[in-house]
Amino acid sequence: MRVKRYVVDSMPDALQRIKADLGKDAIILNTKNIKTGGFFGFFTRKQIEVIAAVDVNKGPVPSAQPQSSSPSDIIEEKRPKLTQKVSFQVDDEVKKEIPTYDLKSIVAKKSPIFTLENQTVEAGGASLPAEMPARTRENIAVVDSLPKPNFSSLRNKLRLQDVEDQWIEEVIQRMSARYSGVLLQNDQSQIQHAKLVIEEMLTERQSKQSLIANDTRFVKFFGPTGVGKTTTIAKLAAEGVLKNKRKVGLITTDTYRIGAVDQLRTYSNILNVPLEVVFQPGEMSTALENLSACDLILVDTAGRNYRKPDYAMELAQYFPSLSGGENYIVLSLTAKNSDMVEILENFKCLPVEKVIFTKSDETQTYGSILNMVMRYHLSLSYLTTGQNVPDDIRVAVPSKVANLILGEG
Ligand SMILES: Nc1nc2c(ncn2[C@@H]2O[C@H](COP(=O)(O)OP(=O)(O)O)[C@@H](O)[C@H]2O)c(=O)[nH]1
Ligand SMILES: [Mg+2]
Repeated sequence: MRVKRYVVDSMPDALQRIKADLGKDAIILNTKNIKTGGFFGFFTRKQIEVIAAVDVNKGPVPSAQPQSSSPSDIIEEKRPKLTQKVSFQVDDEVKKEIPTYDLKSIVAKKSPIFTLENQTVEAGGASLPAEMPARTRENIAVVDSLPKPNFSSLRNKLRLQDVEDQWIEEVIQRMSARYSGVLLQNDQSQIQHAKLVIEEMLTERQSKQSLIANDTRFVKFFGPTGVGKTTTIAKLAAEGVLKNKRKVGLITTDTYRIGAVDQLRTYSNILNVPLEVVFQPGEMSTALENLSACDLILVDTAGRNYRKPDYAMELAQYFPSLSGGENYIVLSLTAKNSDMVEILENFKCLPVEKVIFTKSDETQTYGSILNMVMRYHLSLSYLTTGQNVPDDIRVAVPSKVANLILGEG
């Protein structure tokens, strides 16, 4: 067995490095929040220490776990068998750092194994091992005798957040494949590790440039009526003008709703940016010519008929080159998960790659973020948090969204 220590800024960084160094079969033995650097207690950096291990005797295993295998199958497969002969190769720096788990006494006392904040062993945890390999071997034997983790409380928590069963099982599969069973023995520790896995899932789907890129000129916003498209565009226009010093122009094709144009015109007047109103698809090129001096053009669209399958095609007529620039779908977190599915099914024919979730302040259920990002391969971009323009908008950071889904929002 080869054991290695990593100090990283985020879990996805760690997973990338572990995969590159130790391969796909590596498992994570311990994670801990630490502070590095600093000068007399100032300027310290929050980082994560990750201890990972791989059984060097084991042959290659396919990277993706088959859908049918249950979490317990995976745990079983990742654990060295008691009868198996294992050789150890522990990096020198890990010998200094790796925690010693007195697992026999933990099991005997049936005491909680990990504390939430620092994830250190509560019982045992004596001094550093004189003979690391022998000790580790003994620990692994005791780990084998621990009960298999029961994920029922985590499942319930995720279900209450409206996370679909498919993604709940994916979270549990990834946790079981990645973390040793000893880390998943109690509910709190499971939640901590589920957060890391959800962060990883959201990050995997995120494009390199999750927000409006500095060199993007043409940005279109789609989504049903009332989700907050126009308000969000106003927030982003303000950010473009005030923070990024860009020459912003606005276009609206939403001429169906009385007051919709006036709403955007009010924001264009406040921000002192030009607004073009496009009544018919053929007028788009003239609007773009009129805004030729602008280096960021934000386009508002009508939200009507979004449930009709041909609605997306109707919208597409306004944009001869839909693939130019960036396309955002705007969804409200107050909508039902099934409604979001219906909208995104109808949008499959358009190249929409990024998603903005609005009205996070009006709900405490956030599972649909994970569902939609995973199911429709969307890159998470912004989260809006209220009606105030321009303040109530945030970058949707995967770790923060994971915290929203599993508490501590
Ligand atoms: N609570 C809350 N309300 C919002 C948010 N974003 C927009 N709204 C409100 O939702 C309503 C509809 O917004 P609007 O931008 O007109 O939606 P559109 O039809 O998609 O363009 C307005 O009353 C907005 O103030 C948000 O993040 N939180
Ligand atoms: Mg609108």
